[in-house]
Amino acid sequence: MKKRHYNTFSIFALFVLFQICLSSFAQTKRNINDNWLYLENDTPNLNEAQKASNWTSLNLPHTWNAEDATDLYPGYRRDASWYQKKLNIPQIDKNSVYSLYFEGSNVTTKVYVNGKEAGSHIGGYIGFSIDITNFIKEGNNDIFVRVDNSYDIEIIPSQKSDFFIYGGITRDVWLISQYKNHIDDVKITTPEVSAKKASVQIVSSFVNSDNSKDLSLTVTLSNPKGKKVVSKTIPVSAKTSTITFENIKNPELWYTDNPNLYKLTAVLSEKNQIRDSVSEKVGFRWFEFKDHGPFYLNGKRLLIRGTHRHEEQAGVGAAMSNEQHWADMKSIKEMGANFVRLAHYPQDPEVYKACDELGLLVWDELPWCRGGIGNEVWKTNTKNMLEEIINQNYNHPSIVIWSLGNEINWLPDFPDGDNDKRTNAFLTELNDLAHKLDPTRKTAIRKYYEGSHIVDVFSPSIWSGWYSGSYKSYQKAINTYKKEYKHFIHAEYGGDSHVGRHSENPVTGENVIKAEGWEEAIVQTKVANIAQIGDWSENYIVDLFDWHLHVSENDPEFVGNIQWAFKDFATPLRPEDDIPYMNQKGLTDRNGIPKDAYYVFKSYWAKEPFTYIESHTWTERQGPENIPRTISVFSNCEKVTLFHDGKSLGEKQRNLSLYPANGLTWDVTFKKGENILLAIGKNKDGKTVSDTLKVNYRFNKNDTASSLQLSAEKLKNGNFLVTAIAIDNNNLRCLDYEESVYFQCLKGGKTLKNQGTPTGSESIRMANGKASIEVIPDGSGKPIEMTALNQSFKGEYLKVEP
Ligand code: GCB
Repeated sequence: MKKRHYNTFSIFALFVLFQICLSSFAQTKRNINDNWLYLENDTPNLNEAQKASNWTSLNLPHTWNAEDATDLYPGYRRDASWYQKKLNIPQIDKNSVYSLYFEGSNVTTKVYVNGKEAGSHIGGYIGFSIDITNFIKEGNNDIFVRVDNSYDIEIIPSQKSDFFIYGGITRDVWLISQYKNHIDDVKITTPEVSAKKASVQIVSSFVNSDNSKDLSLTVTLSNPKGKKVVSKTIPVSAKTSTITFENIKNPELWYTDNPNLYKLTAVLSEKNQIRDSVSEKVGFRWFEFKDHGPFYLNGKRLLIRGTHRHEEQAGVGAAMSNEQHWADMKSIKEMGANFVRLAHYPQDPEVYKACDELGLLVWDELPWCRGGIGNEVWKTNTKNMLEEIINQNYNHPSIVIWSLGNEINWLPDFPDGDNDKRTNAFLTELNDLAHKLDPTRKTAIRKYYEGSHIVDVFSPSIWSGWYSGSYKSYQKAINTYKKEYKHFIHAEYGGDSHVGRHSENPVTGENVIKAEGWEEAIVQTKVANIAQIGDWSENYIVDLFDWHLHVSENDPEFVGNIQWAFKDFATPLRPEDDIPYMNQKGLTDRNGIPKDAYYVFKSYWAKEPFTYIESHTWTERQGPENIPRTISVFSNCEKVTLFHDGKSLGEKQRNLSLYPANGLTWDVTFKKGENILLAIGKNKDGKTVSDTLKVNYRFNKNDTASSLQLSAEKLKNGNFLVTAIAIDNNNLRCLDYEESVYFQCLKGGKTLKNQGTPTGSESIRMANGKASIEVIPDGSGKPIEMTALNQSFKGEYLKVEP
């Protein structure tokens, strides 16, 4: 059985059908995420695993790297583990087939049912189903699953990629039962779409185990309001059948602002009995990459406003809940994006569902990330993966691009793995395969120049203002590439920023020398110190993005760009970054909490009116008396007025061609002590939205720290936030002080890095003389004892009563 899509509505519809037509059979789908046992033991031997006594209980999804990903030394666990479940099947129908469906298990998986191997799968990030019909019995069944994320150069992605390869059953698992004659797969295409009329083609394939001559298929299409548009019944006499609905008048198009979705239901019947039913969403849309730009959706120019998503979250790693997947996608949409590159691998089924429903175009990616070209086994694995991805995600209207990889021939894992000729031959094979499986979409790669002519769409590497040059050279760079590549898109730009780090004078990147050799630098895990141009402050990144957006929003020929990356994410390659093992190029932190940069994007892209005063993480400031400071307001309102302590500093008109902040900046002369800023944004319709910010300002600059001061605050979740503040001789907080502080929990709890996962101890870089860490009590009720120290001071001690 291939991958199919289910939703609660279809399950409910089936239930209703079942009630009406009692003699019918309908497939069932049961989520079996709960009550598993887990064994951290790499034995390949089932008997040994069965006998082990140290199994612990958990619910799926799960990764064993949730904690060690950000607390790496001496390396995150890349090994095998076992999962076990007692699966109760009260009744077995002899006319049914049973399977386990894994939405994703990383990296290789072997499934045993009642002591026998039932099936296996190679590759994480993609769903697969294991037929268990011949292995099960009525009552309790022993399911054992061995998952292995050991280093294996024959399976992409390469370990030289800038992200963790999380081990475990990282997505949902389902028990599915179907009648023996059932629908195996449904593939939907829309051969013709215009504003006036459309057609939809449905190719269904079947399993007809007993060669029944009485099968028929009814396919029904309903419009976004649920009204039936058309329906057709045909006899099923072959393994596949095709139904085409022509002449669908004035289709309600799927657009990023208005993602209209039709519903298609395919019902397989045998005489008068329903045997199976599958529901899918259909979006009518067409798109085009014009030669040398721009991009068109449904005949209208659409500037691609994109970001990247890694499947990853503080505390859980890749084992995210469906709610967490949706929260990410909604936050991306709320920012105003219309495009997301799923980097660098396919993601949870909920992510595609969210993109269809929210109106986000998708670049789906084969995980060929770095590592070069491999041997024959590697090639077979890689091709299988591409086939699985396309087959599984085919019906999602949001997908426009099948990406064949990223930086594919860099840092080869095999001898001669960066050979262009061999790489191009294989890339051509993949490209042909993708087009054969799906002629309706485009293929792409990023940053493999030698193969740029092979794929349909190409992204070079442009990191203006971070890995090379000044961000002010951005327009020049895209002008060059627009000419050079027929279908050019710009994926990946941005830089790292540390929440709460601010600077009155962020670097501009204008005078920096091009950082040669940064790629080698990454391998040596020293990228942060060697190559990047910014100062890791929020201010620098805000300027960099503001510049990029004011260029892209004002270029009528540009296809668009895709910012790197939406959320901070963990990576084995960056032990020396501000937060070790953290790529901090996110617009949000690793919990999904927006940084200032998020609001810059929102101000250009979002529809829902808002105002945001820069910056809510910069409320302690200092400087000389009577020197005005520039305050930006990020807003999409027509006009904004800024008030300082109740006094208006004037109304400004937003102007998209002005930099910075579209002209919404004011000079504010702070007084000593508390200053209240209020920004009121007004739209054409007269509606207002406001934002306030309290800034504590001081005149005397004194940044010679003489001690650390530790304090703790109880959080709503029962944890404690322990804060270290650098203090000068006058007992004042130092605002420019930025050393690393090493927090250690001596007793009674463990530290939870502010963007990370529970660990023993953490080094956190101070932003403006302040660093915080969350501490989880160990449940014993005993006081928590903490120390914090840095290079200049010995440990400061704190005792907290839980
Ligand atoms: C890249 C890679 C991406 C990295 C990113 C970075 O070019 O494609 O995987 O994470 O740069 O942050 O350096």
